[in-house]
Amino acid sequence: MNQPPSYTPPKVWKWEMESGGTFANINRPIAGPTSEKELPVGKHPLQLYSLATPNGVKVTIMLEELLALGKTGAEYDAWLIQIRDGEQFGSGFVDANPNSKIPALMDHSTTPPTRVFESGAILMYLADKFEALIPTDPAKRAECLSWLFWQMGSTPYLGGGFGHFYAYAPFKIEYAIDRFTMEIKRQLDVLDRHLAESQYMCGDEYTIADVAIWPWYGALVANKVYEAAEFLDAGTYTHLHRWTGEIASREAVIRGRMVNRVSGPLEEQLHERHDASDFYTNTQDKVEAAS
Ligand SMILES: N[C@@H](CCC(=O)N[C@@H](CS)C(=O)NCC(=O)O)C(=O)O
Repeated sequence: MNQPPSYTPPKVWKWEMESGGTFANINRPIAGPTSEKELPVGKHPLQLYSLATPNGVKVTIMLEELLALGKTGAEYDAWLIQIRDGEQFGSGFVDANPNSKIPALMDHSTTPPTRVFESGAILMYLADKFEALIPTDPAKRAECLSWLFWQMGSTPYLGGGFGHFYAYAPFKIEYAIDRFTMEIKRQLDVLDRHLAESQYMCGDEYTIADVAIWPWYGALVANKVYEAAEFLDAGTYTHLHRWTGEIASREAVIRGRMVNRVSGPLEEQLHERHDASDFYTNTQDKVEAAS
């Protein structure tokens, strides 16, 4: 095994320099706001502050699914938070999420407005509020929530572990890549075996468990994050591929993926969403053609 540069940790760690790698400029060992900045508030009760990363996309897919089901109360304003520019450290955002990470939701239909952070909590909040995409039968609800929390607990090994060391770290460390590849392939096998027996994560019902898991694991096997599909031999997880393709073709998923997106084809980027018509009039190809 190749050896990383040798390093002996000091007695007490000090924040002396950026740790290196992609996103190093926004990493810091302290919480709290670094600037005064209020969040904008639009016309709908639900105000989302986000970016189209896999965690952000979970919530925009959920909102678009609710609207597709005719839940008109789920109309929302989606505001862009540019995490690479440190907008998650503004005072208004920190009030909405003291953890300074997208996505964050404010529900102004309550007095005072209800804040919800952590994508899993947001999915549960919306599912309960609109009585949709979560089973009512207690046993099925338990299964659905088990997979939802599986995603929340497992994915840090995918993003912060595998993705960081495979794609973002300033140099490749064989030990770290091996350790997290082992775990991620195990997780892919967990999903593949489950989806061999089941159409969706919770039987034949599409639920918030699918909405939570697809943006990460579907993207991984479709080679849309970390460019690691070949390295992980992702084609071998055939049941996971079947499920990934089925979900990718849902209208609400196609729309949800576009909201707060700032990369990729311009016609798939809707930086802010304030109305359903924005998908036809305000995608970035049209915005740039008009300017
Ligand atoms: N467990 C959180 C994770 C959220 C998260 O990691 N968000 C990332 C983008 S995917 C973020 O905002 N990063 C900014 C930062 O770390 O400063 C959730 O599911 O909501």
